[in-house]
Amino acid sequence: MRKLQITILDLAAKGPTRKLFHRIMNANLASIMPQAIAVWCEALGHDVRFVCYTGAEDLTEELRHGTDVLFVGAFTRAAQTAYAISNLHRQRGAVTVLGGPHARCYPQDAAKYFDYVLGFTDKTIIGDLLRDPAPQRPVGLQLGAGRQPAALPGLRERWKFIEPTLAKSPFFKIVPMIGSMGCPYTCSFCIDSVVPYQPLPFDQIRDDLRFLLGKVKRPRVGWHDPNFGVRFDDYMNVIEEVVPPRRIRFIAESSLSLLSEAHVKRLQSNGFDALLPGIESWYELGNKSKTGTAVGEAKVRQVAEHVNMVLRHVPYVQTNFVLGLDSDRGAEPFELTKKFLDLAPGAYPAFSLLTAYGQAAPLNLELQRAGRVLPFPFHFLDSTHAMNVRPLNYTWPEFYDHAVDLTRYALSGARVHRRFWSNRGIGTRVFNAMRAINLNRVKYQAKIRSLLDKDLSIRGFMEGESVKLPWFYQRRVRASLGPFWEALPDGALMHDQNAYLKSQGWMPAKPDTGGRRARPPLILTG
Ligand code: B12
Ligand code: SF4
Repeated sequence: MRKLQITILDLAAKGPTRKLFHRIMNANLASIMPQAIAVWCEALGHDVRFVCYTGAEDLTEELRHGTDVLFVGAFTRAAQTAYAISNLHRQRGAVTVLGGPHARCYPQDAAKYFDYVLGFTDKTIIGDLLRDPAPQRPVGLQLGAGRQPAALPGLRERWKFIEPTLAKSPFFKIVPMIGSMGCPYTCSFCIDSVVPYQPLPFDQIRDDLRFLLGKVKRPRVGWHDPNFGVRFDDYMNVIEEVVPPRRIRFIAESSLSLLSEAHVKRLQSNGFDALLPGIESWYELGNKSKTGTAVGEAKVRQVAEHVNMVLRHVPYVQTNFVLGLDSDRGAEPFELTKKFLDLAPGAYPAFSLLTAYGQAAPLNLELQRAGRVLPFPFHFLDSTHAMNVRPLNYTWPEFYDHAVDLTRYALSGARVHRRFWSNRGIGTRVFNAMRAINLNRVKYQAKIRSLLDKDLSIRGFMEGESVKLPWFYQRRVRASLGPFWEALPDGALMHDQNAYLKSQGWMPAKPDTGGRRARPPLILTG
């Protein structure tokens, strides 16, 4: 096999940024797979350049290095950046490969701009691809292993790529580890609802932890398992066997159903100081939060009690909610969330706007068939900057009124203050306060709410009546992409939001606004 010059880019940011919070945090958003692919490429005898893009680097610099094959790992929010980078590298003769959440969710679209688009990826797929990396144009080739890999390179092998990445984060450094893939639960909106749960070898975790203890004085590990702790005792046994008390701190995403008090106490004594349970909804997914058939206010009280119990043992808890689910109607779900914030003031609430990420989840087929998915540019699809599903039970102004009101409540001075004094430890207090103040989410949502009244083009786009991108959004993508804007290939700003449905041989219904739309009074253009 010819020795190839390979560049691997992990896009942890979607464009240049100077925001303080991003400077501190973006390197901690690095993915494991680009590091794993770097290890595999080297093992196959190739030269590798590895760059985690945090928004501070000059990526045009990379173009100076000769690259035969470029791998890009991207979330959908960084898709347009990825397309522009692929375009620039292809012009210089490289073959380009996309992997990660965007490739899994929008393979048809990505194939227009990359030579190869990878779904589930293992060493065999990478080896096959590199044996004959022929350009595939105009439409790239979609490849994928039939299932998630049975094992990934551990920390020992990935360290040479992790170390320079973490060096970009001034003082808060999270080492990425993984112990399982898939999930036994079936939340209809989730990419892992159809991926079987699969633990990775426990010997590997043992080795990772031993290696890390020898490398860093008091490391902080972030588990990338979609749902940490499904094989709870096995994990805890390994940690207790290898890690001396208080030597490693851990962060994990775990469903409340796995967080019984006995489990939480064991997590605490094993160094877990941050947990991110998903609550999602007051009306659905009771199995996930262990609330059974309790819904509405009964579920709020039960979950608040549960979260407060967790907070008695673990200092940092982030509770995740999805806004705009079909089971929500009227003011009640939002008011219930406010009630929850009052009852569990120490938890940091993270709100996601319901987003149908292409072919991520089975629910998306139904939403596309109903004509409810909107073609917001990928750049806005990060679960916070746009909701690409028309809500079932709200007009857009109603929805945004509630969302703004709730977000304002959650991030208000009074809440930040209460959270500050409810939290334990200066680290948690400062982090939560900084996060609330820095993100400025209320201002952005309030802007969208006001534009719904003032700008017909935005209203028409969000009602599904027009697919012409309003200037407001176009200007924002342009500003945010910075130098990559000019390199964006023709047509890459927009996408077919129903590509998944069409790939199954179906067509969407015409958008039905159900007479819920009231005409906005004023027209603004530009
Ligand atoms: C852990 C996790 C995180 C962690 C770690 C993120 C990271 N960099 O990996 C944290 C908390 C930091 C995070 C942050 C975010 N996340 Co997140 N996260 C997850 C979660 C729970 C697990 C993903 C995971 O690591 N799985 C294990 C890996 C090994 O498997 P995999 O992802 O399936 O990857 C396979 C293939 O895709 C491929 N592959 C993966 N990467 C690459 C790269 C290359 C080059 C190649 C060739 C192949 C390849 O190989 C893997 C093995 O088969 C998923 C939800 C879920 N249940 O899966 C959401 C998920 C990936 N996150 C999501 C989102 C929206 C976000 C945020 C934007 C949230 C926000 N508003 O801030 C940020 C973006 C971070 C970023 N880097 O840009 C979405 C992504 C949707 C999309 N299409 O973009 C998901 C799917 C959740 C959802 N809402 O449905 N997240
Ligand atoms: S519990 Fe979490 S990872 Fe599992 S299917 Fe539900 S949302 Fe996805």
